[in-house]
This record gives sequence, C-alpha cells and structure tokens, in this order.
Amino acid sequence: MESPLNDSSDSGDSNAYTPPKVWTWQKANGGQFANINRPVAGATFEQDLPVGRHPMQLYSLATPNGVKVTVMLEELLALGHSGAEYDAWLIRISEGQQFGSGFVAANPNSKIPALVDRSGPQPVRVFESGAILLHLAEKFGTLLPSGAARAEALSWLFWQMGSAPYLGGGFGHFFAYAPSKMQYPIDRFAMEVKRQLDVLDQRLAQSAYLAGDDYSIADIAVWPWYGALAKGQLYGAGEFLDAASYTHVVRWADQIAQRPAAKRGRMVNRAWGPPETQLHERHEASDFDSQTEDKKPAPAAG
Ligand SMILES: N[C@@H](CCC(=O)N[C@@H](CS)C(=O)NCC(=O)O)C(=O)O
Repeated sequence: MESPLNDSSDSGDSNAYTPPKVWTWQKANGGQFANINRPVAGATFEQDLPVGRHPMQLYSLATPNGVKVTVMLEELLALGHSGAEYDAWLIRISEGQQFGSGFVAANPNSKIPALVDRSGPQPVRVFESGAILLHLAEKFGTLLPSGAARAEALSWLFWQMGSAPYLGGGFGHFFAYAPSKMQYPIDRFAMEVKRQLDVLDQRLAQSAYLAGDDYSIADIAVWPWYGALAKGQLYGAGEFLDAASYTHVVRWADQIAQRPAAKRGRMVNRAWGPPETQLHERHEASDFDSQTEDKKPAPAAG
C-alpha cells in the first residue's frame, strides 16, 4: 500500500500536483525568467566575447551577484591597485547572452558574473562571485584579513554563497516573479529569509563589519543582497519582511552605501533605473562622469 503521506490527490488543495514518473520540460511554464530557464547546459549560439585593454575583463550585469565584483574592483582601484583596472562588458541575461559560446567558455554555468584575468601569460577564467572575490583579494593582498579574522571573513563569504539562493531563488522568486502567489512557498522562504536577517543582525550587533573591525570581502559579498533587502530595495519586500526592524543590518548597509567605491560599483553594468545611475559598460574611471545613460546623445529621429 502506498503511504497516504505522499498522496495529494484527495487533499482538497487546488494547487495539488502529482508528479509524473519522469519530469519533462514544459517550455511555457509561465513566470518571469521562464524564457531563459532551461534544463540543459552549454552554448546555444556562437559568439566571441569582446576584450578590452585592461588586465581584468568582466562580463556581468548589475544584479546583486554582479555588483559584488564591481564594488570589489572599484575598492581595489581606490586603494591604488592599478592592476585591478578593468573593462566591464554588459551581459543581458534576459536576452540569453549568457548562452553564447564565448561566455560559456568563461563560465560553463552560464551565469553572470564571469571574470577573465588577463594579467598573466595565459588568461585565467574565474566564475562564481565568491571565487572571484577571493581570487582578487588574494591577488592584491587586501580586503581579506589574516589569522582568526580570515576564518571569520571566509565563513561569512561562504555563508552568503549558501544563503542567498534561499533569498533570490526561493523568496524572491515566489514573492515577486512566480505567475501566481502561493502561500506555502512564500511562508517557507519568508521564514528562512527573516532567520537569515536575524543571523546577520545579531552578528552586526557585535562588530562593525562581518569579519570584525575591518571591512572585507565578506561585507562586499553580503551587502548587495542583504543590505538592499534591509533597505527595502529588493523585491518590494521591505514592509512584508519588516526589514527596517533589523537595525544593525540597516546601520551596516547605510555605512557601506556611503563608500565611494560602493556607489560606483552599483552603477556598472546597470541597465535599468534612473538613466544617471546606469553605466552600461565601464572602460575608464572617467566613464562614471561621461558615459552614464543620461549623458548619451538621444538617438536621431526617423
Ligand atoms: N552562485 C552564482 C550565482 C550567479 C547567478 O545566479 N547569476 C544570475 C544573475 S544574478 C544569472 O546570471 N542568471 C542567468 C541564468 O540563470 O540564466 C554566483 O554567485 O556567481
């Protein structure tokens, strides 16, 4: 006899679903991003990536995962590390540009951000935002403390990598992007995200930054996700999650938002929002003053 615990057929729940024996891909399953999700990996068309003149070539978009890397590069430049000069190329994931052959060669996982470090004799590809932050911190010997604080910084860095999918792929997806609002997944992921905010709040009640007294790659990784969430800037969910009540997270988020490198980093590869906040590509430091969307000439009529 089959276990009644797994049988949803007579549960009276109108959302009940009995999975078939073998899952198949229903292309038109609705929801935002349904057009870019697919169950297979690899390139779907041939397209080389552009290469600029700087040592670091970044292929990205200003989502929270992308912003981590542009903030890091701007922090390194602000510290005087000219080897961190970079070209940032825009990858429009909603148009499927992450499935081009050049991008897939840089990141077989087809997700932004992807970095190609061209400072040595052979280009080195680095994908996964946490790996990129670590690569840059080790290369330039900064923003990653030593000793016990290093263990703390790496712990929070990897905490972010493991936790954010519950925030983005879990809570954000069902709260903001799914074709209909379903209480079960929203309850499940709201509870987890509030728990995560409390984890951060309790840590930031003890120390200025996540790894201790000093700003590090742990803060750079966590801020674009949880800083934005605490400030009500993610998924329109500030009130729903009572985000303002996590006062230590809000204090820390405000502090980082004041950093000139954070202000610049969040503009790079941004393709939405007020035109003066959008710098689609970044090739020179002066681009922040001259190349934002508000400064571009309007297209000729006709
Ligand atoms: N764990 C990855 C996540 C990267 C990620 O999820 N990137 C998203 C944008 S935030 C993406 O490129 N999505 C495109 C797709 O899934 O096709 C990282 O931290 O680098």
